[in-house]
Amino acid sequence: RGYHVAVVGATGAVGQQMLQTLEKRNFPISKLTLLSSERSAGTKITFRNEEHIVQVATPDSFEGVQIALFSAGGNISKLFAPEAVKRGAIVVDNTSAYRMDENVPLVVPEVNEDALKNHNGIIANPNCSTIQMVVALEPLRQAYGLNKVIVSTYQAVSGAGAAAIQELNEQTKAILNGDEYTPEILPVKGDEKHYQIAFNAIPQIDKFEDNGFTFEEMKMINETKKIMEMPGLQVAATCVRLPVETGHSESVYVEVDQQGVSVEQIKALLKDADGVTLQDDPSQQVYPMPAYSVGKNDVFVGRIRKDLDADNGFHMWIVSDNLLKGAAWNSVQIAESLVKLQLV
Ligand code: 11C
Repeated sequence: RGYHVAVVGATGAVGQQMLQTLEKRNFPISKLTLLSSERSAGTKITFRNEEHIVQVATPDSFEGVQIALFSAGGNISKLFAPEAVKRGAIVVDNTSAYRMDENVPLVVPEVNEDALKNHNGIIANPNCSTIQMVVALEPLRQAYGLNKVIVSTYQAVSGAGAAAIQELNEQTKAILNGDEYTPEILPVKGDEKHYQIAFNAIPQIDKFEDNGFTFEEMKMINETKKIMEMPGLQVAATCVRLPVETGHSESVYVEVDQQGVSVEQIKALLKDADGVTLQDDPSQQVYPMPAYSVGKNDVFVGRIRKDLDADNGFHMWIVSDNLLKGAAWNSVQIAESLVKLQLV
């Protein structure tokens, strides 16, 4: 008993986490189809003690598939998501291909699970840095209203894929050994210049747009407004890559609508919020850190302070495993919600 599930991009950094998450959650699967581009086809992957061979994705690969989890890049999603839907599958797409399409729900279950009810076959999984921020902001929105969000991110290299992790590790060793190493992947594989990530901080994630923001920054801005259904929310973002393997961190300044809210009220809200773990006790040096978020599904929040000038302004530090809540776990959670709401 269960569903015919396909994972597209099964050999990638997120695909691997998707499979582990499906296994851990004991997701009801009657048949598993593992797909990839030609480059990774043929790879053997063990799932629930059974060996599967990854196949090249073609339109016919989706015959009989009920739930397809895509994480193989926007081009693959554009090519094959409509083919999967045509054959009766519901697609949960973890790329930016369909996120801003008005016919596609962009879903973080703790925030807008009900948006799933309006799906037309494709459901988009937001960008990792957006997801962890909206999980922490939603309880504040519900209780006090929001009007402004300013975020600076400290993002891990795994957000840029398995090749970026390899680059960080090899480059770090080379530099410590005094060897030459030519960066080829970061900040953006397809951009003109590449910079050292080891022992560095790179203020560019994805390509620059004409307005001076990067695409990653614009994703955080536009996706936050769409998920929270707040087109008028003021959002600004600066996204920075750090030499951290996994776990994105964010320094967030938020202004609520209501005056007179206390830090204690916000802590009480977040302590009980779905998907949030509050780690906030400066007297004991308790605060979230990326190295300790790895392998965990929750979004960790700490360093909550009231702004020294704006009575309705608060600062906080938000950390999460970008491959789990930022990608694989949120996608599997969407699949679980589809089952729960009897939409599949
Ligand atoms: C990063 N946030 O950390 C990016 C990766 O749109 O799903 C996620 C890209 C996306 O590089």
